[in-house]
Amino acid sequence: MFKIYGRPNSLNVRKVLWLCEEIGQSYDRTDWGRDHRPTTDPEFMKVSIFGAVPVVDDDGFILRESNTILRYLCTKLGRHDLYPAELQKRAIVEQWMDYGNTDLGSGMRPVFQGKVLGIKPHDIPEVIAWGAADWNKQMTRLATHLESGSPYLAGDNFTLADIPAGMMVHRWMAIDFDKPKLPALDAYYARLRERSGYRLHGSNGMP
Ligand SMILES: N[C@@H](CCC(=O)N[C@@H](CS)C(=O)NCC(=O)O)C(=O)O
Repeated sequence: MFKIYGRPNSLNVRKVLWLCEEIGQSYDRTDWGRDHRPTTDPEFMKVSIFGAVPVVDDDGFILRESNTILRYLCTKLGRHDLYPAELQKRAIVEQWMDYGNTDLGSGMRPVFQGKVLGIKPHDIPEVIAWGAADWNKQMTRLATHLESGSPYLAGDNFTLADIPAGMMVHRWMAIDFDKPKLPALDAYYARLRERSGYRLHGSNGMP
């Protein structure tokens, strides 16, 4: 049994749920994290002391870090279409996955956690303004990359490269704040929205 620990409105849990839909991986998910049972609960601490979701349990093999879980599942199932075996193709996919989890999301935190959720200390107006500017700058760079002609981040086909960034793009689209017009990003978002996994767990009405 493949178990997923984590609330379904967490961006990082949603990445794993989206991939499970893409690859037909069945799972049993339990709610943990903000507004649910806390990750400090002794039951959760037995699987992870790191206080973050998602965590997965694959027949007793415990794993955390959303991007690592995506790579684990694709490698286990031999899904080289999503996570290439060839070194340089794989590195390009990993480059976008790392970017999606780091630079593309640094500005997101104050905008989402500060402006939308009102969580301290992200709610300081100067910090929110910095976050909005940085997030817009990164999304503009992503759009410039997409303007070069590739329909997906790593080329002609959908890969793991698109999952972390795709979640950030959805959140950016879903939150109302001052944003530049980026037609290439709109087209990419529409392309991702053709996928049932993205509509179910990514672009699904939750920011
Ligand atoms: N680098 C980790 C980050 C995990 C993370 O920050 N998870 C957030 C939710 S998106 C969390 O657990 N927040 C605390 C909570 O929900 O209680 C990953 O990619 O899995």
